[in-house]
Amino acid sequence: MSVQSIVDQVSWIKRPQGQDAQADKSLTDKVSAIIERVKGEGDAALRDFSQQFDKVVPAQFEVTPEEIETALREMDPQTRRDSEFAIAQVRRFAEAQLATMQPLEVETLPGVHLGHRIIPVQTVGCYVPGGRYPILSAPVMSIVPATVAGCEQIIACLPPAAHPSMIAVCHLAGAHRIFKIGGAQAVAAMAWGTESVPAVDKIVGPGNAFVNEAKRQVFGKVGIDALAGPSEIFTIADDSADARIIAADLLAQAEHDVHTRVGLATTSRAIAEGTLAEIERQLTTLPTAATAGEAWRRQGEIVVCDSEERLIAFADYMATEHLQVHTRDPHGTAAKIRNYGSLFIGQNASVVFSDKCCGTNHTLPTMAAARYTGGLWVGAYVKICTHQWIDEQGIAAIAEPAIRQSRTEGMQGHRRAAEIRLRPEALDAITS
Ligand code: HSO
Ligand code: ZN
Repeated sequence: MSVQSIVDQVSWIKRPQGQDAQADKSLTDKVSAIIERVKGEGDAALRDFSQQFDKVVPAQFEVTPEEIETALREMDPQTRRDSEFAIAQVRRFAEAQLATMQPLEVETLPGVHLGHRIIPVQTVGCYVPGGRYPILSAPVMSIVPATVAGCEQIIACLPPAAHPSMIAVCHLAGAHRIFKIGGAQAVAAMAWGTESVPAVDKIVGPGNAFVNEAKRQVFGKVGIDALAGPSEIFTIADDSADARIIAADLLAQAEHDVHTRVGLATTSRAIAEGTLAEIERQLTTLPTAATAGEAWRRQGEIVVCDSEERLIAFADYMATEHLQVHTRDPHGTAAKIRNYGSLFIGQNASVVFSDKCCGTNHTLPTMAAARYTGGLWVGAYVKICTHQWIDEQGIAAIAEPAIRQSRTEGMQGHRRAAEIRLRPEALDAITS
């Protein structure tokens, strides 16, 4: 089904109010100026930017053992236990996922031995966002899989104004060093290193537009996980669904930010209209309605599709970060869908559980990146690196084609390198 026909074949009950204002074009320049200064001036630039953006310059950027002690001591005990629970669940799932990644040794031709090893990225920098809420599960999602992967050095950066409990969770999750540095300057520091901050091999974790743009610009110098946009949730539903539950889940994510994108696609007009009404009703009692309501008015959408097939085509076209499936046979429906960041099968599987503590990672592809990638996971912290070894028999099988190919391409050095394996006397000819 073509994209146009997918969009044409649904009827809109509520359409998004048009696109967000054009991205700030000067963002690219502002961020590259920050990166250049951090790269050239190190900590001195970090102090300037901290003053400029955070209105505070920490006495030292690295969180001291005493500060960690204090943060742990002052953390509400139940909050700590809940974070430890989330850490344990994320660890458990990451360990199970890592166990599916196996080293490989295979003989593909007689004497041709190929393989791969799974090697942890040595040094990882986890950016922990500040933002509207102190999201305690955020450091869990970027740090715990790094510990499971076996990364040697895991550092975390978070804005100086972050709640001390966020520092405590970075520590509990397994960060080896924690820095009070936020924004694009934190990304620059982790990419290039400063007097205080070690340069890392890969930077992971979501952040605001500055952080995102900085990650984009340092990619290449370091690896990055993905570029994260505002959160998204879509539910697909048939007439067996409950509009009250759909509305509650959409509003839950809508409270993140006015840019959050939330929507419903359904085969039932009654569920569509019910959800529309229910969202207005629930907004009247939701304490975060100012944000959630605005997100809903701006980006909220409800579409009616006349078959399950079209519902699925629409979901694949949206390729949304979170996709909830509220149909009579949710497993059957889920099995047919291709594009999603994470899939929430059946009415019990609310996005909020993944957001907080069920164990799947909540850092997921947005802006339709789910067409080509899944979310953050333990596999993002390891490299699958190949190797080969070739014995006499193997040479007999592969040298001739390699020699011919090299000759055809005019690559005489390559031809020689292959030939001296096949005919050791050729070595004398080229060395005499
Ligand atoms: N939905 C967010 C993650 C989150 N929400 C954490 C609440 N806590 C991005 O997937
Ligand atoms: Zn959320």
